[in-house]
Amino acid sequence: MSKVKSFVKTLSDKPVLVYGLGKSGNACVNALSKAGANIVIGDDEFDNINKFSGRKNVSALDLYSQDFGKFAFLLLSPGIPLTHPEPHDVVKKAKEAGLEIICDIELFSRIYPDIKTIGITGTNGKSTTSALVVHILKQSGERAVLGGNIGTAVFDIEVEKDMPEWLVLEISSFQIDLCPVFRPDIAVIINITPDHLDRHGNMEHYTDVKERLIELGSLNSDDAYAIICSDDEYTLRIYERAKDINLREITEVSTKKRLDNGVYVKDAILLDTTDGEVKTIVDLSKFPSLKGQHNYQNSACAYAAAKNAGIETADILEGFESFPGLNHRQFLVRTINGVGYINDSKATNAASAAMALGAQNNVYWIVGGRKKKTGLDGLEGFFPQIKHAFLIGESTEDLADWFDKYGMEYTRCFTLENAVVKAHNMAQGNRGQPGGTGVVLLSPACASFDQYDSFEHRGNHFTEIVNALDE
Ligand code: UMA
Ligand code: ADP
Repeated sequence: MSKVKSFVKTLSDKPVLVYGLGKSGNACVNALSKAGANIVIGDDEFDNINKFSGRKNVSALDLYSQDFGKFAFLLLSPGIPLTHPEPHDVVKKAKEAGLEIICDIELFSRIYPDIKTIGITGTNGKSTTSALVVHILKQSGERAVLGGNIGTAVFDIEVEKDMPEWLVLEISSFQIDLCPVFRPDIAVIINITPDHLDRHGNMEHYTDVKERLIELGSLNSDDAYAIICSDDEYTLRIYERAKDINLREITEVSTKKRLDNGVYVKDAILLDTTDGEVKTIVDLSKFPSLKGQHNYQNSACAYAAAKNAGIETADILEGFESFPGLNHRQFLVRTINGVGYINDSKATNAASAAMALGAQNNVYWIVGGRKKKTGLDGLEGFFPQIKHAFLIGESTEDLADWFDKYGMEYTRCFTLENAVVKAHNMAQGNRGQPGGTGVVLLSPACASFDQYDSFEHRGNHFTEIVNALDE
């Protein structure tokens, strides 16, 4: 019998309430209904509910007239507000009825407790680090799968036929908030900078939620590891607290300071002092898909996670070498007459855009979309590298005001087509200026949802436009 079926039997016919029918909700409904669970679905959009009409074991009810006490638990999508700006009505009703509220990752861990997990969180670098860790594990011959916030809902991963040994989970703060019991065997916190404040209220709450990942949960400390990169004030605070409590075996990571007992990067060299001596591991600058200071942070965290998973250093280094990189993250789409066209659509906040701006010179910067609460503040430090800004999306006027404040040159473009063509003409026309040939960089520092379905949709559109440009 499948593990999901065995789990469904323990529900004794109590219905499960699944609210939110996007990727994660759909995958849960599919897995649970196939295993015979009785499911009640809900979503703020009627169209999403209608997709399930006629599906066996699945019903849509007028939720607000229901007694929530009859449900086994509420499976909530991570995008639905749990606490801020205020709890969704369905959350309020569930709380009043004392109903447990969980996400797909918590449920998955209850159904498959034998799969070891590496949970990776952080404000930026989660996807790169998660993809790198799973790549290293697979290259080393381990049976490993990747899922979570990276875009593959955990119940969409095929595990029943060939049970993996490892699940590498990219995990967001929204998902951690919906995991009351699940804690990964190896927990990684890469960095914390202001983001998602609309959903967490303030930095304190955001940091508290991220910190929960390194709690012990049901594990005993011999099996539980935490990797904390203490480069910013929030992760440093988590590290200091974790060290005092001493629950998990902790590896401190840094790209900013030398560590007597940890993993750190100095001038691109990765060093490991966790075994009582200084071991020089490798020069990180030689790996083609892991260039830049931000990737040194990701690589150092990935090294520590893979080491705790029992992978030999030589295998980790082979993984670094063969890692292909991830599309939409400072991905070089094309070079025309020496000018690079870079897709960094995944940079949806100022901190991640800073990474791309800091890595380039003579930048023709395409920026904008749905503005984040944190705005572009802090990015003014990169103006010496920026030749011109091309503004897109609904944030255009706000961004124009911001650029005016600093006297920086910009053009209102509104659409990506317009911006790419204008940036291309200017970049090609200016070739030969001091400081290098230059790059046309899409690094929007804003969400995509004003004009696109997702950052991938926006990045793919950029790629299409760039590929159609004349030499
Ligand atoms: N919905 C409501 N009411 C609301 C909000 C949403 O009914 O108030 C419904 C929508 O109509 C829709 C569904 O909920 O039908 C969407 O749920 P969702 O937003 O949680 O999205 P999923 O498609 O289930 O995707 C989620 C993650 N999304 C979020 O956390 C917002 C995906 O991360 C993840 O890849 C996927 O599960 C699989 O695990 C995306 C993301 O943007 C990439 N993450 C944020 C980020 O990285 O910054 C945290
Ligand atoms: P996440 O999954 O956390 O959003 P990604 O690995 O997808 O992170 O990278 C998102 C963006 O952040 C990319 O544009 C990349 O240039 C930048 N970035 C990647 N790693 C880091 C890091 N460690 N610190 C800051 N920015 C980073």
